[in-house]
Amino acid sequence: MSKSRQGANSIHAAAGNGLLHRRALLGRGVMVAGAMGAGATGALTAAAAEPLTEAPWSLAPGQATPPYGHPSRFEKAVVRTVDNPNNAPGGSRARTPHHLLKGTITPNGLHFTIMHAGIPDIDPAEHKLVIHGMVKQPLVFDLDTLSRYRMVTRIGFVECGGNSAPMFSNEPIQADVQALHGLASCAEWSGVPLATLLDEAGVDASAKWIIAEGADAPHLSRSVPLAKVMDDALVAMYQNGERIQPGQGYPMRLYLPGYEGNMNVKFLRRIQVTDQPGMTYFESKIYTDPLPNGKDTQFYFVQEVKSFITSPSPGLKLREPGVYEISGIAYSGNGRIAKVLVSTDGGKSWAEAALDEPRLPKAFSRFNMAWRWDGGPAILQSRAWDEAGNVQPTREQFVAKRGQTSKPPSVLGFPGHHFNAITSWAVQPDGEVRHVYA
Ligand SMILES: Nc1nc2c(c(=O)[nH]1)N[C@H]1C(S)=C(S)[C@@H](COP(=O)(O)O)O[C@H]1N2
Ligand SMILES: [Mo]
Repeated sequence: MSKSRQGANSIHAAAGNGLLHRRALLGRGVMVAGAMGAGATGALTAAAAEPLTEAPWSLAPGQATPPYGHPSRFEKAVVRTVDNPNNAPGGSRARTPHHLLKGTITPNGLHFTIMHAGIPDIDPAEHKLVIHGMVKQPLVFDLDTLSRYRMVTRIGFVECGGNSAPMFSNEPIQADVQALHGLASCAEWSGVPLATLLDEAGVDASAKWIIAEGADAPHLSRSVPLAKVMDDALVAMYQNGERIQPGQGYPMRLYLPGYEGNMNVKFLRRIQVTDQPGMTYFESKIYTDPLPNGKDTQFYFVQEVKSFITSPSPGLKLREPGVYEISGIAYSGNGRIAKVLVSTDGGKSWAEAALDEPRLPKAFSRFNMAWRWDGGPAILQSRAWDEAGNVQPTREQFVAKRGQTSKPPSVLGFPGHHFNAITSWAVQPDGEVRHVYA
């Protein structure tokens, strides 16, 4: 690519079907900025030179500032989809609207939420956390005693093992990114390292696991290898700077960076140190997957490398041919994202997307790529690599290993877990975007 400054209309192809080099992005920005200032020629100048009219909100004082702020009333569509709004028995799932968000931090009210039996209304003054089992000294903490320890803060994702499960279907289900991938979110978590508390309790040399239990009605329990706990597990009490939401486990949850959502036990109330796993319901039945070869995966902890395009995506119609920004999210339970490639011709050619900094381990990374849509057929895909050397599989590769299902979409539920293959969006001639397999 030439180093000299290119004219606004000069296009640098990075790959087939209109993918543009990053430099073209700069060109676009300069063109608009120049037009906004004095002296540039063209249609943009004419628009910028029009006198601004005074809207009503410019003519009178505005409203009082509320004690707790909320998004503008014009943002009412930016909400989670709750699949069991009346809280009937059987659990509920609320999904993050990725197509309407940018950046990497999920606002607290939009964090995805899975409850197996509703959200308990826990009085923080009554809540206790007990550590017992293979320890020298069993301990009990309340919120106050816990808050006297040094807290650490880290940004990281939570992803349900069942996220993207509709893509086990052998036919592409017509759904948006919220329905397909909305069971993953990313937040800043602050809390006390569980290692600190276990050190204080004095763990037996022969201990190998902990069993964590929640205070909600199902007393959700999961076993976690002690090595992971000592590495980076948190007893999290804050989410994006404020006390964690009731749906995220108020007043405290186990946070296990990069590990399957279900293991991040909310309303954490008891930790038993053991030398073997508890073989609890959620690890022996629910999050165990049968494989095509007749074997089962069990204790499959890490959420593997994954990415998907959030814009354009189903529901976000392209108004007309022209230059668009392809934007999406990539993450890996193994560490940082190393690179993301984007294709707009269904995987025939690929170009490397720009990754926002900082790139944090086991957290969302935002990728961007400029694209000129000529109005013709296009299939948009992203593919991520993590720093541990893992690559996101194609759908074909994934299905060969993990299988697929012909059950009708209405009964799909979670036909499998840990789906992380490539997602494909087909742009129609009218600008609508559809989910396809390519
Ligand atoms: N106590 C308790 N912990 C729980 C759950 C629950 O229902 N009760 N749901 C689990 C599941 S299935 C997932 S995917 C994650 C979701 O975390 P989030 O709701 O904060 O996004 O919490 C896990 N921890
Ligand atoms: Mo989950």
